[in-house]
Amino acid sequence: MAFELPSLPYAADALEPHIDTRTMEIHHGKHHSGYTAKLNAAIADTDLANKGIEDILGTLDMSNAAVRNNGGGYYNHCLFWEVMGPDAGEMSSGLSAAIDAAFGSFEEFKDAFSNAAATQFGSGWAWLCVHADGSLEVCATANQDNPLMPGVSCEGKPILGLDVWEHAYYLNYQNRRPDYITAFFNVVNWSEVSKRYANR
Ligand code: MN3
Repeated sequence: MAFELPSLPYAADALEPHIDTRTMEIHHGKHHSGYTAKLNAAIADTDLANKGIEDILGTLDMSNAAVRNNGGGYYNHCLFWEVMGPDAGEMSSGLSAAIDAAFGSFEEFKDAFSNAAATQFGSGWAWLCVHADGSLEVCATANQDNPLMPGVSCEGKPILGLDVWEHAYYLNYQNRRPDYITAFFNVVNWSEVSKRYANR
């Protein structure tokens, strides 16, 4: 069963001015679409073809570059679109308490996450991950790796992710990755992140 490119859960211009329409259109319609097609080609006629994406990534042979790069790219962008939105929603008390416990305060969490995103050298992602016991961790991964994959530096299930590949921000922000990171916090959908925290 082939994976399908999901529709954006909002209009391409819904995150303006923080993330511009053209970037959203190319990022979703070209980049995410490309990862999806290449993932399908990589798993066709293999024993991965009937597995779910979390299962594929969680048991991945990391030397399988095609599935690592494109399966990661498929999953990471599916999460990315969903944890953003034109409405910030509301953070659950459970997630809020877990953030305070792990980082001290929301502002300190924001600093830790922003720092992980800013200091990821080259292409990659910053993540907020939840462990089975509900505790939280911030980390970053290179390229299209993510915390579901075996042996990746951080563990747990990602509930918030930020794409820091240049294709995610270059049209609007050029080399100003820190400005893009600051802008991202204006479009996080905390209801969705809270739901993912609860469904860990
Ligand atoms: Mn991307």
